[in-house]
Amino acid sequence: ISKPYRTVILTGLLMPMTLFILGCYNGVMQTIYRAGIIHQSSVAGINYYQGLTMHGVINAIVLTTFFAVVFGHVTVSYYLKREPPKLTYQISMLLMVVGTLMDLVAMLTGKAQALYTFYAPLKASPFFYVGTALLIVGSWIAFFGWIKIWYSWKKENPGKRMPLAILGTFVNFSIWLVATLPVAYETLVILTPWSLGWTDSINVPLTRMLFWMFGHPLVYFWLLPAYVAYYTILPKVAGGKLYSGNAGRLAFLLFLILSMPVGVHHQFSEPVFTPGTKLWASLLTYAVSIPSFMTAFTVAASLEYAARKRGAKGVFSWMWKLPYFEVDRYLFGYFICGLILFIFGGLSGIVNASYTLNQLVHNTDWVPGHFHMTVAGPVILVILGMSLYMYSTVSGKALKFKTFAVMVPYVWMVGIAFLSHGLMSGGLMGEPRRTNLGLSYTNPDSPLFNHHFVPTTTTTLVGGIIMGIAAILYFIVFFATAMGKRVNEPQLILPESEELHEEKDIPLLLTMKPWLILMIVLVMTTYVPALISIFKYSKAVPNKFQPDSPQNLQK
Ligand code: HAS
Repeated sequence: ISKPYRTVILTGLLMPMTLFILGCYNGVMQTIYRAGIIHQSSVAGINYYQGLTMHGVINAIVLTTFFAVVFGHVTVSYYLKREPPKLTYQISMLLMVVGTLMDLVAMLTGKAQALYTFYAPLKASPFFYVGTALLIVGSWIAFFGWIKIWYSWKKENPGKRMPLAILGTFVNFSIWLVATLPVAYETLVILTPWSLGWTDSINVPLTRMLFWMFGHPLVYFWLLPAYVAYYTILPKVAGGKLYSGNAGRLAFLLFLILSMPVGVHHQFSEPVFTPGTKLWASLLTYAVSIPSFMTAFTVAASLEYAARKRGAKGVFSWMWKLPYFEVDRYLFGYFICGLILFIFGGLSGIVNASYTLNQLVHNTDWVPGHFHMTVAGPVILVILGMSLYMYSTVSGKALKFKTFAVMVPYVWMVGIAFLSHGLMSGGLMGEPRRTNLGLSYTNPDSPLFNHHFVPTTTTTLVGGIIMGIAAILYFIVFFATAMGKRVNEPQLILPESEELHEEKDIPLLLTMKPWLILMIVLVMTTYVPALISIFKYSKAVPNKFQPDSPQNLQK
């Protein structure tokens, strides 16, 4: 591995992991405010919405995007046995670092309290919008470098099929490229001029639709690197083989066509869209669960095979024969805890997808309950595990505090179980999300005090504290490893799972082209009617919003 490439990979791990400290701090603070421990609007100079924005932007946008790029570099270079062009990976990392620093300055100075969903009428500084755009463009450039080396590999290896890990990575970045176009338009053409005061009106439903056109595929952009790891790394780490490579290929290609056209399911309460558009989004959302159900089966079958190779017998008792606490296979704990959480995260997603049930849970704490078992479940746990693995192998440094490294995912999983249980049971009683409950519903001095929310927010607080402990243990391992001395030759390696069966080549699973066309067709079926509704029923409203209130003063 060349020195510049190594520097880029290590920077791409170190920088977001350092910011993740701030992201986690603000997460724990959320649970403290909301449990009514603090009856203030700010602590240590950071107010509630500033902290919530930092929590979401750092954990869900910055960390995930850096990881997708760095894991992509390692995966693509490992399987294709070459490095991307130097200019692409260096410019990509530079733009991502500069963009993130711009976001950070805007958030720390309180000029970006627009939350990680940043659609109007909440307004942030133009610095924030441009910074986010740079982060995104930087990640595109990394992808362009991989495409280049893919074509040179293909030329040298005619007739060989695309490795599964490369297919997963390319599907993910194709989704990302298409999904980021609407948000680029939203931030650069609509929000930035509005924020600079160059335009005096804004179409709020349009910015919301453009955000969610990006916002749902975004969650699969977070998830697919974890799926690449589940299909191509986990079976090997568990001591077995991948049950079916073709099932993995089909699952990735189904994500390619179904991730994009479902964003409207975040807007079931949006008055502008017709019932037909909402029904269609609901049906497509059920469809996008299918590749995850397939993954559950394929990964479970691979784990069962691994356990039987380790001597397991019995219909269910094989589950106990897996390497849960083996120090040399510490990655296993990160992967399995993510999978266990995702069973509940996925099922709660299917509740959300139903138009009628969504009326009960939308904008309540049920929703963060769901997404902490998805993005803070498999996604973050794979990021944490693989960041340790990639940092130590690429830098040549030995992993420190290995017992802590093994404990972290289990402590984190218990923390999420409490956190999400508290959030979801509160959500079912109407506990609102994105609200400083400590100033109102959980403040006994407030006329709004609601004693039903005390046990649920306290359970959430317990979860937040346990997750905070897991995060501290993790930071000890990560930074002690990073500060250690080099003891091995730096290497670009990954555990590589073999496939269990010699499967026949299925031509449709070996090319992305027809799937890309189908993706565009499906996007049109949702978004042409959605756009027609937007332009028919909503109009731009005068810019009469104060930065601290979503109320339109014009009305
Ligand atoms: Fe979601 C809202 C529907 C998946 C993230 N989602 C959100 C938000 C986020 C998010 C962040 O339909 C909030 C956005 C905001 O701030 O407003 N979601 C779904 C559906 C799925 C889904 C149907 N979501 C995800 C994933 C996320 C994520 C993945 C992040 C990574 N979601 C919704 C809807 C809303 C929503 C509505 C809007 C709610 C509202 O009203 O605002 C599906 O993709 C889920 C399918 C998953 C499964 C689970 C498969 C299980 C597996 C584990 C197997 C376990 C094994 C272990 C093998 C069917 C793969 C075996 C164990 C042994 C011991 C051996």
